Amino acid sequence: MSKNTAKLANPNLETMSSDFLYHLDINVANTKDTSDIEHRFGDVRVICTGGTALRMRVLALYMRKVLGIADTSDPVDLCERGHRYAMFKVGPVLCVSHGVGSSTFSVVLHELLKLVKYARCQDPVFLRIGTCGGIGVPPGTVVVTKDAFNGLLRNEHEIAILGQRVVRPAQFPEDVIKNILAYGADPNDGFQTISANTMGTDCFYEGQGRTDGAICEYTDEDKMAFLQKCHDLGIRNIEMEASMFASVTQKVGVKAGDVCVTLVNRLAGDQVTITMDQKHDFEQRPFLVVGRYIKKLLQQ
Ligand code: R2B
Ligand code: URA
Repeated sequence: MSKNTAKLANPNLETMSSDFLYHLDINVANTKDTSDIEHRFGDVRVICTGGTALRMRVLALYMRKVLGIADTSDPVDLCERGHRYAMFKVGPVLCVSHGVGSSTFSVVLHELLKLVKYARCQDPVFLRIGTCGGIGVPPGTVVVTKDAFNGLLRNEHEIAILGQRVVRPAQFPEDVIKNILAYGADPNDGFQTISANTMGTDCFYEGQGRTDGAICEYTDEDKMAFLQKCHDLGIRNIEMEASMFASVTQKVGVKAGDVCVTLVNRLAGDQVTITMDQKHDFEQRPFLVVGRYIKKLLQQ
């Protein structure tokens, strides 16, 4: 089967002679000869992203084990000088932090998409490995996103561009979802991995219908009616990146998947009350699922 490099959706990139990926602190000095970038990143097949630098470092160490890479050195943060995001490279896998929410994630996502284009990476797959709130599923459930809804309960991503409201579709590719479930989930894991719709909001508190933020102008009944509406739409988890992530990757035709573990069942409460030990245990679960999926993907 023929392999593809990312095309992107910006004709200006063809006429720029250089491109500084500012937040990554990676300079593409000559866009007509990117052999240096290809040399550094051309083998990358999977770009894993997640909220924190620490979690991405732990994921990098875990991916060494999964891929059988015998390296005991401290993982090197390739973006350290950018002071914004952290990036670790483990063979053909990048592990990159994206911060909280679509606004911080979209900055690094644009630059990562340009990086894989300049590096001519073949069939790159972008994954988000995160945490979320659950709706009617036990805490610790791993959810692989199907359709991404925004905070208006629409299966789309809305963004202001040049003073206009621009709305784009927000679906993840079916084959990625299917393969994550087929190769990543194991019935003996001791937790459930499901595929379902996800709501990505721009606010952790009011945007997710919490009543424990600094502002709340609705009742508990309003909140429960909203969460029930989410449930009726097949939404089983709420986080803060899915609709942007789905829409940007869908727009440029790059494969992507969102794999998150629920920390709380929002039908039972708003506060995340699990212990830090439990949280660390839960955070390993998407690693397990994604690790198996990546191993299989790299064998193909
Ligand atoms: C899940 O957890 C973070 C907020 O606590 C956010 O990045 C998200 O989507
Ligand atoms: N992340 C979220 O965005 N919401 C939650 O409820 C938990 C984690």
